[in-house]
Amino acid sequence: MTITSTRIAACAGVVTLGLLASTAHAKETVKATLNNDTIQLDTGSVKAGTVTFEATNASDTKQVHELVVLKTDLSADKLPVKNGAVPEKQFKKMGEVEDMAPGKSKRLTLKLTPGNYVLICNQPGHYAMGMHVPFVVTP
Ligand SMILES: [Cu+2]
Repeated sequence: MTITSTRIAACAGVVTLGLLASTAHAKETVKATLNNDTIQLDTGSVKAGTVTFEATNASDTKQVHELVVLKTDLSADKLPVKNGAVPEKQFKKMGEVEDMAPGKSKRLTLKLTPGNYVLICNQPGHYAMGMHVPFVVTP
């Protein structure tokens, strides 16, 4: 009798936790690695809520990189470029971490709603080199 009721209590606990997890706002962490001419993410999609980007400049050259988060439905490789950079003012810019020296990491925490995003490095010429990656936030 005692064993049975303990089991029921344990099961109820699991169900409650499951409900909380699905209704609470997600807190996600995304690792963004900035290489010489690419941006790599450890995941291309997260749930809406608080998202922390851990950006690391992993270049083996002396290049400074940055990470800019834009909300746009354009393809990551189809953004306009003017004078070597993407005109950020034309986009809904969510935030950025600027000027990371090689070997350095910076964190950026944003509240993101569902939709399509593009992450870029907007140091002059870097977008054109390939430093862009799509990112999706799901409901
Ligand atoms: Cu860069």
